[in-house]
Amino acid sequence: MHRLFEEKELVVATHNAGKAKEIAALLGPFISRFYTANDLDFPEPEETEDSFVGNAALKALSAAQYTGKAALADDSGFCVEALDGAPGIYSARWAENEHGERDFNYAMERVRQALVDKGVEAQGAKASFVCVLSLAWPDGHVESFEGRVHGQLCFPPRGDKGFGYDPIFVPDGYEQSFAEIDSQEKQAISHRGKAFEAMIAGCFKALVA
Ligand code: ITT
Repeated sequence: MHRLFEEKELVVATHNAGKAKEIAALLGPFISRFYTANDLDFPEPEETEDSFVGNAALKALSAAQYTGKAALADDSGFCVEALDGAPGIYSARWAENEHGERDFNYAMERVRQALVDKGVEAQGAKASFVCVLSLAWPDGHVESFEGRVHGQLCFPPRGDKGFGYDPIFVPDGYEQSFAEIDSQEKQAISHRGKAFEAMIAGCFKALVA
């Protein structure tokens, strides 16, 4: 039995603008007042756990404790089957170039090169996106929900919508990459969209009914 979300306000505990935009669109119907890292200057904790759920809970709890408000965090990543699930929880870190800046063209090329190094054909290799959403209350209670979408890699990267690894991921049943699909359609099938569906069913049911 999940704890129902009955708070008036929610902090969206992400410093990633692409995620914040998608989360705001998904939360719109359920939350009248939400805050982001731009509104409340909460620190970004170091992601020290070795799982998506561990890091999502850590980020949500840290924001809830810091702000005194309920907080929602997302830990997500891109998993390539032939790379044993890498970059996985290190998806953001794989994008750090030699200047310490995030560069996803560099990250996508790293994925391709890692496959070449293993002697695996990059085009069409199986991959998935995973998202764990954790909802934390200031009293330390946490609820977590996972979503995953399967697909395959495409090179060169295609499309300019979305963010992160979207240009090299073609979801199963589609010909376009995630960066070529409209944001609403991406939400309907994505890892984040699925995790949201589970969270709404588990914690926001009372609001939906
Ligand atoms: P926060 O921790 O502040 O939320 P972050 O970018 O550091 O932001 P993560 O540690 O969860 O977030 O890293 C996940 C990375 O996986 C993220 O930076 C993206 O590059 C990638 N990713 C997650 N969801 C994605 C999506 O829908 N499309 C493309 N890439 C995605």
